[in-house]
Amino acid sequence: ILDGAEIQGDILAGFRKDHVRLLFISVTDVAVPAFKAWIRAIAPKLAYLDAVADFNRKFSTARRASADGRDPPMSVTWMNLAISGQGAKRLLSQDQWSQLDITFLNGPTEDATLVGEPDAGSPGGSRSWLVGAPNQGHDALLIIAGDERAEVDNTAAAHKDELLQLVANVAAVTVRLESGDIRSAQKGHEHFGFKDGISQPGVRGRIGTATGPYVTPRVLDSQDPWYALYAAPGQPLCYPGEFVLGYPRKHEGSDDPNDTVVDPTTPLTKHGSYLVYRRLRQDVPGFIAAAETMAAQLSQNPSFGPRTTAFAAACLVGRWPSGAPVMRTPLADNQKLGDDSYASNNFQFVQASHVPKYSAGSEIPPDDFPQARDDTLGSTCPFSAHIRKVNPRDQTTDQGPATRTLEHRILRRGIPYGVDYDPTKPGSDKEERGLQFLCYQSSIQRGFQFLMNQWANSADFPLGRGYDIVIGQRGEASRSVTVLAPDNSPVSVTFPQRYVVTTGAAYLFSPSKTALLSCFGA
Ligand code: N7H
Repeated sequence: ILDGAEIQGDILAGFRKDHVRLLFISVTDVAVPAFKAWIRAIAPKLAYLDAVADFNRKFSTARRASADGRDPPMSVTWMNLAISGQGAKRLLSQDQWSQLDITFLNGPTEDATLVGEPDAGSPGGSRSWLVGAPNQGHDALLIIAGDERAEVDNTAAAHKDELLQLVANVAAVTVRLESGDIRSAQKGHEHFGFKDGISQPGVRGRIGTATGPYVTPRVLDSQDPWYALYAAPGQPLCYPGEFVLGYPRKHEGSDDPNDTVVDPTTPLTKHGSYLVYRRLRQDVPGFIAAAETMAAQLSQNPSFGPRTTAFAAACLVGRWPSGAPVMRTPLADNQKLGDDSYASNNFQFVQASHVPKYSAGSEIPPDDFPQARDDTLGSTCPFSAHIRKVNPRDQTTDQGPATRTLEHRILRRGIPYGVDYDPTKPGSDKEERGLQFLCYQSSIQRGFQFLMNQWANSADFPLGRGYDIVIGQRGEASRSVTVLAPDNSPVSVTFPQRYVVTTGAAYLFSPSKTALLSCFGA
């Protein structure tokens, strides 16, 4: 049972809003008493799991009911608050802050080399970050998310003013605003053009005393062995403790998915979650040019024959722009498959995708799209493809059997920022655009840090097929991938630069309502 009144709403349910404003707050010691009072005042106004899950459930029911499939006119603006390691040390006693994770306390600049960033002083290194550069960290992050742009902007402006007026000393509080908005030209797609936010871990558990299942299991046939293990086709269930402290999680290192452990918590840590923020600048023309070069190189291989830029880009991501997975449509995009939120995530890498039986009243429509085939060798979806690197699904990994991958799932809450790339507009390539990347996990080491360091940045994982070209990084050096042609001959492609560059970072903790009121705000 998940405590819906304590857990902040963005963690498990997700705000799923079109407009997000991030207020990065820094306070000096003189402002601490006023800031604590502000935390006590805002804690009851934040959106907790109960409210957000309830809204999301009503929203999706209304969407299903709407004849034209368009979003129902429901609008709301939510807020959540997270505290950084620097903030925790400022607001809490040492006895208290030492209960928090060491990677979080040290912050992202300490972690930069481990996750593959260039040296602090080199181009793209942490000293050039716009958010969270060394000695310029923030104490807290107020997340404001809503459906109406103007309302979100007004809420952010009002809270910024309020914070700046907390104390008479104007230098005592500073606030940096970062924005994220869905791309108006391509709703739900990130700047490289790919649909995002399709695959999320399913979470076991019910909220409070609610009788209905929370995230799932949906109405799959209860006779089906899948029933107990999957939230939806292709969406295995994870234990809530992978994301929220104080709940069962899979015993680390155990191959048995039913072997669970609950880490000890305190009133400070219970119901809390670690939040990783990355401001990721995307070089869209650079990515397109790289895909063009890759396509030309693949086309020279007789077994491949002529291949398009779109094909090369899909090899790098593992999905086509519509969201359709390469595993289910290897040679061309399939818009209908991309539009089907269940079928587009119903695939594995080793076994053919599983089509569950549907009981009467199931909300999951039949899946008539071509099935994925066994791809143990990585000849359909390259091992280096972004989605295969960060979620190898049913494939055995360096960690062991597929159940071990469930220890490394994250809840992604990112949203694009900046204007669309327009090749016809002079100077468009110089404009700022990218992803405000946010993800929740109960351990940064097992979540974000592991995915970056152990899988995306490891050219060896799996079988030496190279880097995740989307997010992998190796300082300033170039990176390669090896893809297999239809006759399984290897083709190696080298990428001279990065197309996603970190321009800001923060490691945060999203506390429970009680911890905000009686620890951080006390
Ligand atoms: Fe990724 N992209 O456009 O290429 N991502 N990502 N990501 N990502 C995903 O399945 C992208 C980043 C994950 O379960 C999709 O929802 C871009 C970081 C995970 O099958 C696309 C950036 C990390 C998944 C992108 C970026 C991750 C995932 C497919 C940076 C964590 C789910 C849509 C600018 C370390 C995989 C979907 C699964 C999916 C892209 C960042 C992780 C299109 C452009 C930093 C776990």
